[in-house]
Amino acid sequence: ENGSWTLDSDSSYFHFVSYKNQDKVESHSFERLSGNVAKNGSAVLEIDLNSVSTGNNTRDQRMRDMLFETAMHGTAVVSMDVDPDAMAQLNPGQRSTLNVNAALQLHGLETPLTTQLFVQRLTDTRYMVQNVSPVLVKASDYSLEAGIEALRQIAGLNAISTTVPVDFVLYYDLQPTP
Ligand code: UQ8
Repeated sequence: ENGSWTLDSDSSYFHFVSYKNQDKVESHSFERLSGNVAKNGSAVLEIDLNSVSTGNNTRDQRMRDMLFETAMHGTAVVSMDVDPDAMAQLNPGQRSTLNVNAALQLHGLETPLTTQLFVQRLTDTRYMVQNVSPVLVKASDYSLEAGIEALRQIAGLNAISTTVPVDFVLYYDLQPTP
């Protein structure tokens, strides 16, 4: 199992939740992801912010233009180091919980992120990685508060929460070594 791993983007999921007014809670997603884990364990996940999907095209476009500003900042990038030996030691069917330190680049700013990941080896060549508990993204860490305020105003809402829970299921496949 020496080799790099590639994200299976068709099978993977990435969701986030918004809260507006007093009690309107909605679940949304990003549809396009890409990523890989290099042989030395260096892992990168890229989230295409243009692929934001909230079930409302007008809202999607407003989030691209007024919040993420995708013309300038089209991608969110998560990077971290994975212990390749710990991964290799898992047998198919086995799972493990990893404490990870990652870095999240979003809207031109980068912030460290500590969380727990649940990793399961499915087969010799396939792993599943998911968050253990929702990862909370604070808009203020990425200078996104003004954008949320602009969305609130244009939609005529009383409030939109600026802390955003995200959750994900990622599948990785071992690349055959040439
Ligand atoms: C093998 C191995 C172990 C590999 C590991 C690989 C690896 C690297 C794993 C990564 C692990 C990790 C640590 C991942 C972390 C991932 C994170 C945290 C990524 C962040 C992703 C991200 C960009 C999240 C979004 C953040 C954010 C601030 C979102 C904002 C959401 C909000 C506030 C939405 C508001 C929506 C809303 C209510 C709009 C109002 C509205 C409008 C404007 C409208 O127009 C309209 O109608 C027309 C409405 O009504 C329908 C509206 O409601």
